Amino acid sequence: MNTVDEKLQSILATVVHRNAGEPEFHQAAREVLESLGRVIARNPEYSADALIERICEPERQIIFRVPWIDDNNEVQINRGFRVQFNSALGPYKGGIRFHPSVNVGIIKFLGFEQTFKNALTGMPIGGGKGGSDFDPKGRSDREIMRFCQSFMIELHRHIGEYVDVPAGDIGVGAREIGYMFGMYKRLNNRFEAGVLTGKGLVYGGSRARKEATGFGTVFFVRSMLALKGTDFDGKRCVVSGSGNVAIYAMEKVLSLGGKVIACSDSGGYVVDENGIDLDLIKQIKEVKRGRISEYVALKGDGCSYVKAGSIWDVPCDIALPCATQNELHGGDAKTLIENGVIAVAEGANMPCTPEAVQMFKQAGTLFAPGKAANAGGVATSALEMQQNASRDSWSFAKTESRLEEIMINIHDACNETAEEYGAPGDYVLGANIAGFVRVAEAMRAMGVI
Ligand code: NDP
Ligand code: 2IT
Repeated sequence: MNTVDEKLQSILATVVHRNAGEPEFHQAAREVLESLGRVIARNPEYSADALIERICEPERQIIFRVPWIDDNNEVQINRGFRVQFNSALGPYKGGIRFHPSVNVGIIKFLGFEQTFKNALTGMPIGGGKGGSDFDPKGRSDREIMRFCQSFMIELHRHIGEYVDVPAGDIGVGAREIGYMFGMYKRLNNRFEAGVLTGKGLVYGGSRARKEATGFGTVFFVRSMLALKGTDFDGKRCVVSGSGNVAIYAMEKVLSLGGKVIACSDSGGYVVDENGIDLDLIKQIKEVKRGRISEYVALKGDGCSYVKAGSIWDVPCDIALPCATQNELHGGDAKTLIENGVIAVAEGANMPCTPEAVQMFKQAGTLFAPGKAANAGGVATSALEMQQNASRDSWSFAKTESRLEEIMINIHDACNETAEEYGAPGDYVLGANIAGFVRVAEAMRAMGVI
């Protein structure tokens, strides 16, 4: 171990100590710090003035009570979070997650990842993340509305178009953003379109934002495949999840000639060798807000639902984990590799465990880390902010073509950075270094703050 790595080890030890009991944040920090040895050896100024220690410490962490009244007139209490991680490149920017697993460590890992992801987009946005341990499953529309309103009654004082701009994530889509925007508008008595992204089209949303994360992930994979002289045509794809990211990843795979064989939700997965019927998935998930298990009864012969087990047992050429963190383990990576997977891209944030990532690397599988592969969502959020600031509304084609261009740029930046630092093909290293350098340059320019 050289001295630079020793220094990073001690920074990591401090992160682990200071954020005890937050394994997801430790995991995300470790992965980035593992990549930084080479960049610090070449540019020692990046480790001066405790720059890396500062990058690992959120600028602000807000935790608050969210009381609300359910349909039975019972008072419920949830916990709300907003971690404002880094504002060197612009206002804090990142989604809000509603899921019972949410805690401060998960929000911190997401905010940390977001900082580098947002830097990779090249847009003027810092990194943040928020959420609540509220479980939207089984809740009525009115309960969702009351929860969102109570959440915003506290959050509103911490956000703003030049301060912090939240968006959606797991459990938060256009419906929830609408309820939160309405309450923000009422509390502040101003129509501040740029305070939230992922809004409905009629009141300042951007075309292609809904599709952006999934489309962007597939654009990234297309660039990786092109470098190897191949494409999506006829490829078998497996996509985990069946939420916002998964649905639009599937849509773009299909439009590029690929075949989607399986998708899932937290209850299990469906396999359809004739190709997943995406209209049916949209009907079940976007309209009915139902379960993936309903697919088989509605579709008929030729498909099956697997309640237990792993979707990664389904043989495929391309695997797109689009559900949640640490959903693809070492054992799954082994199976995928044995089944001949060519490329894996993280539509979700940190869905592959470190062991799985290592195995893909060793096997020579093309591997796209989340902070690069799923950056199309936040990039299009930044395009939404741009449209709001200029009081404009772009066509779908224009917005999608900007997204496409941004994803190609991110791919090329990761690839070229990996080469420059002596690790060709290592998109993890490339993404971490390219994102870090942008944030570090801005922080250096601003002095010790
Ligand atoms: P959605 O809420 O729309 O969908 C989430 C999907 O993942 C659902 O199918 C859900 O199943 C499944 N899922 C969630 N948690 C778990 C769990 N603990 N175990 C198994 N399955 C689970 O969220 P998104 O599609 O927006 O987000 C998916 C991932 O993509 C997340 O990691 C998010 O951070 C990331 N991401 C999202 C972006 C966006 O623009 N929305 C941008 C970049 C990244 P079920 O319904 O059964 O819970
Ligand atoms: O993880 C993510 O990048 C998001 N959930 C989207 C964030 C955003 O601000 O659009």
